[in-house]
Amino acid sequence: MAVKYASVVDDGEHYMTPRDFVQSYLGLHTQLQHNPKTVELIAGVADTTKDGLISFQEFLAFESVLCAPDALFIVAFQLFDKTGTGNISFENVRDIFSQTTVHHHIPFNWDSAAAVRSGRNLVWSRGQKLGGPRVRQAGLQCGIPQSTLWFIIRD
Ligand SMILES: [Ca+2]
Repeated sequence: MAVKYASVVDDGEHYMTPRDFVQSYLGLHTQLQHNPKTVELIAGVADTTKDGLISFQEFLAFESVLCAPDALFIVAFQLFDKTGTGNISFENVRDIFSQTTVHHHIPFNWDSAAAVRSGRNLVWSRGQKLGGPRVRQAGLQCGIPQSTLWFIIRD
């Protein structure tokens, strides 16, 4: 039960912090040298209100997402939708990819980029925003590799 992992209680409601959710519940990034930003990034997938805490309702919604046939795309979308607006902006993509180890080894000049290639085929233009259903449709059509998601999560 999620309550077992929830370290915050406010007004009788139990909440999981990013560490509760990612490290205690999922068992990811538990090493001493873990990157706190990565933990927060992953927790943001379940924290749809983006208030830094995962409520029981958000936890249940996350679990039901995992049962959906297109769970991968929903999780990927929620990972990029850092502000919970239901859209992914150029800035969201830049912020996520800028946190990856690969980006630190091979810096990418975002200011000079007219377009950003995400995955193999999805091209993102500055100012363009994609909603959830369109991202899923584009992902299915273009076959965005699962490794793209793992590339981000494992960083
Ligand atoms: Ca929340």
